[in-house]
Amino acid sequence: MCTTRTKCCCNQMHSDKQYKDPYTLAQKDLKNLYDEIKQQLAVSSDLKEICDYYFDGKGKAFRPMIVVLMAKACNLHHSNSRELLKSQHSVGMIVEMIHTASLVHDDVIDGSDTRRGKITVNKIWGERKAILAGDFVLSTASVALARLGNNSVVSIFTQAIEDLVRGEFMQLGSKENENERFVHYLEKTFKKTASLIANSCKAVSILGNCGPDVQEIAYQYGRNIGIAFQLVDDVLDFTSSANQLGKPTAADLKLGLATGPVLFACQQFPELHALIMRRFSLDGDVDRAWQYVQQSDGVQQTCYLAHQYCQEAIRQISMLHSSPERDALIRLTEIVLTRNK
Ligand code: GRG
Repeated sequence: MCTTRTKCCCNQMHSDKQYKDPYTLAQKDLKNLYDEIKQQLAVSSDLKEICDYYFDGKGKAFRPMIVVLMAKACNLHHSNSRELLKSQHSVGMIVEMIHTASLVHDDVIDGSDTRRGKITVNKIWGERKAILAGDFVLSTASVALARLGNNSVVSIFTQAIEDLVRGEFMQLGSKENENERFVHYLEKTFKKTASLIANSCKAVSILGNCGPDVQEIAYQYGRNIGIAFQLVDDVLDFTSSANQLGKPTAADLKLGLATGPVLFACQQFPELHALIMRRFSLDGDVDRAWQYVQQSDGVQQTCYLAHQYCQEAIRQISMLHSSPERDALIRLTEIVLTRNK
């Protein structure tokens, strides 16, 4: 049991005494995850080396961990069993493969040099090979998905992949009107990050034979914690060091992206509007925007919003019968709010 008290990014104190640590609880089911993924990527030659590159245990495995905990919480709720089904375990691998493929492609789009403190695939092997490696990891995930033989689960993941692409595409556009801009930002946040988490939670509930009510709870938990996760990610871009993040700070501003902290800061400093519209493209724009954010309460407001989404995630998951896994999913919301990488 964890007994620490932690301060979250919205400055509230939480006690985690009664909840199990999610990573410890899921550890047994995740310990071979990366080796199993590497086994699935059955190909020889240098394509194999590129595909294996990120399955080195340096990622947080946040998505597989949620999948394992949600699967067990659903199984206990539905059939009083805590056993993880083989198909549910496969969903953990599938979600990490889809996530990793999207990171490889994302780094090509952004021209990024570092990821998880390592040099990116695109910088080592070049963009063409990076795109093909991402495609290969995605196709391997698709084969594993088809092998599950469940049409609903296949269409759920198809939706999640569509959302990933649409979310990334939305990021390339901007909105003139402030309200529209915020709606656009939250929709992009859902599609780019939360949809994959929400849909994998739903997938394991379906594989556990849960009915529509539990499927909806699983989905809503994943949707809400997923949005909170991305909001905190956007905050960390302003508050963490490059060392902690494994990538440069203010990376979003440098890419022309106005995330939560900037959008909130713009309400206090309307001067930011012009900078947002030109995507911080003039000399000094990135520094000026950074200063406005520091002087505003944009970071605190984004954290508060993340906190609200976590509260809704807790409300949803609390509708399941009590189990160590359910309680670990509750505890996970605190970890999301207090993480620094
Ligand atoms: C190839 C499926 C596919 C999609 C292409 C490029 C693209 C469309 C989508 C990119 C979406 C993207 C990069 C979302 C980022 C989500 C996010 C918060 C990533 C960081 O997740 P962490 O912190 O990373 O869990 P680690 O490194 O721990 O795995």
